[in-house]
Amino acid sequence: MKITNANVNITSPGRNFVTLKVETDEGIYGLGDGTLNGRELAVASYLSDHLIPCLIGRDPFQTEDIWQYFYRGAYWRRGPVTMAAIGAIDMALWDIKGKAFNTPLYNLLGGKSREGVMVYAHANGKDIDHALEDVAKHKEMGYKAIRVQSGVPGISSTYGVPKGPGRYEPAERGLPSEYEWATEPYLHHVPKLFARAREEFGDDLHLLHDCHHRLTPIEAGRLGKELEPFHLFWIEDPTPAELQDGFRVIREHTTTPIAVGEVFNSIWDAHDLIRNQWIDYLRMTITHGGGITALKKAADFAALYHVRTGFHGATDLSPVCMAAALHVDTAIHNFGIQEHMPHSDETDVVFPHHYMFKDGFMFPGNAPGLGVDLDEKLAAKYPYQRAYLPVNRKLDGALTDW
Ligand code: GCO
Ligand code: MG
Repeated sequence: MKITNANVNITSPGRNFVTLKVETDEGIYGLGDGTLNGRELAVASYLSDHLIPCLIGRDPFQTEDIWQYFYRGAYWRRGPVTMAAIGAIDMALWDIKGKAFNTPLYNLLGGKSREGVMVYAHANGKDIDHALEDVAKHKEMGYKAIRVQSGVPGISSTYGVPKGPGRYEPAERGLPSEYEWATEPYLHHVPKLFARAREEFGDDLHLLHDCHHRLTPIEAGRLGKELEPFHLFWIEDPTPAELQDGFRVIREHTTTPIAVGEVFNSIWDAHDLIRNQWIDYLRMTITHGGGITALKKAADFAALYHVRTGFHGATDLSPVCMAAALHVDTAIHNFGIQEHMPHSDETDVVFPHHYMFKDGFMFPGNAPGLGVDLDEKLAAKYPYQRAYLPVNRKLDGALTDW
């Protein structure tokens, strides 16, 4: 089989997505997600201008060699743009392989290690009462695990909480908006939120929380320690992770499990975190981490150190990436949990898919390959719209991590 053509589709059914379609001389095509929130066009250009010309004519079954060709062969390694582009190609090639063998992707990755993939939902509210109402709603929908974020008194905008009505969506159309941040009110507030959550929902529901890179290691240690009575499933991104050593400080102070990795684009970003057992869950994204080939290796490496997976599954990853994650989740032994932030109806019809949700679990479906398609005619009705993630400032105006 030979790759005859590849093209990049940019569409915005509710939000922007970058999708790579790779075609072959046998009429089989594969899809890959290359969406990088707020930087979509850079990945599209990297693919169209630099990678696709080198892809034409290759055998799509050579997933390992093609991955190495674009990673090692570029001389310039890593970075979110490069790795999202490689991730899109890798995903599309595995999709072709599954279709060619007429089998769902998980069968090519080791088969089924489990029947269903436990997912966590997002619940949020402008204050504790509203956040807990949303938890009740998601529990009613069948979720066994729920991430809880609530507005913080004294801070006008909080990560994870929509500004108006409607579902939370991190990217906003137009130029970046500015959010506000203060650590002390947040640290006072979060233990109260989870005390109430345990009081109302008992011990069985898994509760999660995302700190979204905002604390120093010692502040994260304090938060983790104060949350211990409420036994969270994890706290996520307690501190920015460029300094992997920072997590040693957190570990010295708390037994609350830690999840990190949605912004990583290489296993090297997590190398010290994993081999020192400073984290419990690796949250890399199949797209941004370089695709299925790279993530399967990352998961196997993490397994040696009792680190499980909790792959990123926000709405800024397309249904193509969601499907890829569900196939990997189904196949690997050290799966932990999968994030599930449902796409809008507009997005779902542009990307018809076989994966499904039932009673707190998701299933990749049994269609060959990834089991996701792209309705190109419909996609063309939603042209790209400039959108950015917000930036964040402390109360004195200093820029801080969003
Ligand atoms: C999560 C994430 C997202 C990110 C988003 C950025 O845990 O799902 O933190 O909500 O903010 O993916 O593009
Ligand atoms: Mg997160």
